[in-house]
Amino acid sequence: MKSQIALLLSLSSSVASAYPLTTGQKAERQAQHAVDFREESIYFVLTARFFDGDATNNYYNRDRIKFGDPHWRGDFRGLIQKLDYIQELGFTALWISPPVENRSGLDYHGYHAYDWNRIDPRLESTDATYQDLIDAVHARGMKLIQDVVINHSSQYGIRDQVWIDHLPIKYFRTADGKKISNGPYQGNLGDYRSRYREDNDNSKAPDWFIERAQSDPEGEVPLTDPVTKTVVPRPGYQPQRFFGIDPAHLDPSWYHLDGFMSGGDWENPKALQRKHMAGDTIDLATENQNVKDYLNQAMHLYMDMGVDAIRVDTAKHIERDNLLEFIDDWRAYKPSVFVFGENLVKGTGLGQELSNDNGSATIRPWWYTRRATSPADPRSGPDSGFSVLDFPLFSTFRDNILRGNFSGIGQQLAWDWIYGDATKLVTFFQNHDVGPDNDFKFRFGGETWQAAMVYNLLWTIRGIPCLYYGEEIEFQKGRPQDIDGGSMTLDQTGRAYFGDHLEGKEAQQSLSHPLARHIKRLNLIRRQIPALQKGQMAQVHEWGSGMSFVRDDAESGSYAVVALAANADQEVVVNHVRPGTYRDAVTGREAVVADGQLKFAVRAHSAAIYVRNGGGKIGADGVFLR
Ligand SMILES: [Ca+2]
Ligand SMILES: [Ca+2]
Repeated sequence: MKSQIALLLSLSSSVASAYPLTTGQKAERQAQHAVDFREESIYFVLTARFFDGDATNNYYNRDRIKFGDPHWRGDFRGLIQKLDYIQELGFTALWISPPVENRSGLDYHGYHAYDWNRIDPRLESTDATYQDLIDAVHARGMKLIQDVVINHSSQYGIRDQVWIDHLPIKYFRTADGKKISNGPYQGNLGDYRSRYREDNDNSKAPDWFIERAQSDPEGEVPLTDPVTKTVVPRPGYQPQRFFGIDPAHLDPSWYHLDGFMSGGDWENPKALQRKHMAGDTIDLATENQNVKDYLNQAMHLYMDMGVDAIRVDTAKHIERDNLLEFIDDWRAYKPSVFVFGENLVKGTGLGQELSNDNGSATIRPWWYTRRATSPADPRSGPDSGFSVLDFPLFSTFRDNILRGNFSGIGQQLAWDWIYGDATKLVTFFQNHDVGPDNDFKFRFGGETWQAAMVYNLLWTIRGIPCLYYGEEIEFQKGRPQDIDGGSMTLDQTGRAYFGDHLEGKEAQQSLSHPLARHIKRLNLIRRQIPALQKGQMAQVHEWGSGMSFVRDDAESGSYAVVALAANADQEVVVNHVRPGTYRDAVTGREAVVADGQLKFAVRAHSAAIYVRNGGGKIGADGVFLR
């Protein structure tokens, strides 16, 4: 029986066999897309929630079912169809949620990988494979960012690499004899085309398990648990043996054996980096060579296919030097690749060695951007070549933007020196996990002008701006980013299906939203002014109701003086600027500086971007930029 299944497996397509590339093609692809990623601006989508181009690959996960709204709904065909929309907003890079094959009771988002070498069939169509998406993105001169998890696998192990022991029975009985099942999709994980497939498609599963999935697909016939020798199902027998994992019996060549995280572990580096975050995120032994080899060869494949940048999930859950071994491998394989990661922090992000922080700097974002040897001294090591999402700046927004001012942003920017290179940080207002409210939990629910203010900031200060899908129309405003509490389904969250806003008249309406127009103009402006992309920040002054700074890009000679206003008009004076003729990219006004002083006015919720020797006004006035 096992040999038949092995044969079937070898016949099914893998990424490697589906997309063979010659060495010449690889070199061409690498050279073609070697760019400075700071020139880009990023649009981030959860592919399964964006746009449905192929109803035949739609799929309901086992948990949180809302009839009529399959969890896996959007796909690559839909995304390709809507690249027009993303490009119309002025974005040049697309960040997609992890595309590799997943397996869990709620895996539509891609963060529970089961096979890093295959693209999830629920995203692809025959005419819209992952390669087709990458090629379509490149055909427009855009870049593709692949999200990857290397910290953990799904609770079903990794296909053909490692098996996680559990029983194939589809139900269990409580102590009083009540039958409990995990619902209609129990035993049909990951492959919507076949019933009862579960993980018997893993050649590493024991023979008895694979055989049983064939002989007893309903999982009704009693069997003897090979570990305890107990005949099950039996009332009161531990449900973990059916539906969970046994953390003490994992394969140590693939997994850490330190158990599950609990309350006090979240600021403890060792626990954070070795324990399983949840029942469906099993912590990989990332220091083992076999784990490195497996994950690295998969990333080589995707880089060969043309992936331009990589976003690393749950970065702080891997010890820095261990993580950098992966990053170094990828950057050696494809020198042009830009790599950044998620070190989620809700605070200054400095670490207790540098300031009043409740966790060590060794789990904070800046630590990963350097090869520093002392957590108390950022300058004890150079830039690591790995960048991070700017969670520390994001964390300030609840205390300033939500109160209608810029207070504290200047203070945060004064710490930029701790990063390897602050101009490569990826900045954002919200994402699939967090929002700028007091609990860091909801899609932004405040005033539209407040959002405009944040975008003025993110598109003019250092860093690469990133927008989460739907922000441009205040999609699901004020809703929790993720399911929260007992019965919530995706349609009630920030991860709702976006497709209804992308068709016909609705699409036009989306593009006409004042924020969509605002972002489009900011993208247009940033694209034309190298100082906004790569310039060092200088002379940062922040006074609550406004702020000003200089962006100076020595390499291109691009130089800009920027001021931002909160909810009142501001009169701004900036001293010690270079002499010359300046033109504001927002109003087109001209100013000549002879004595080092530039004086100008900025209207409420707007920005002034005085570019030395600049070409004048860029784009048309809107509600906010004027
Ligand atoms: Ca679909
Ligand atoms: Ca880990």
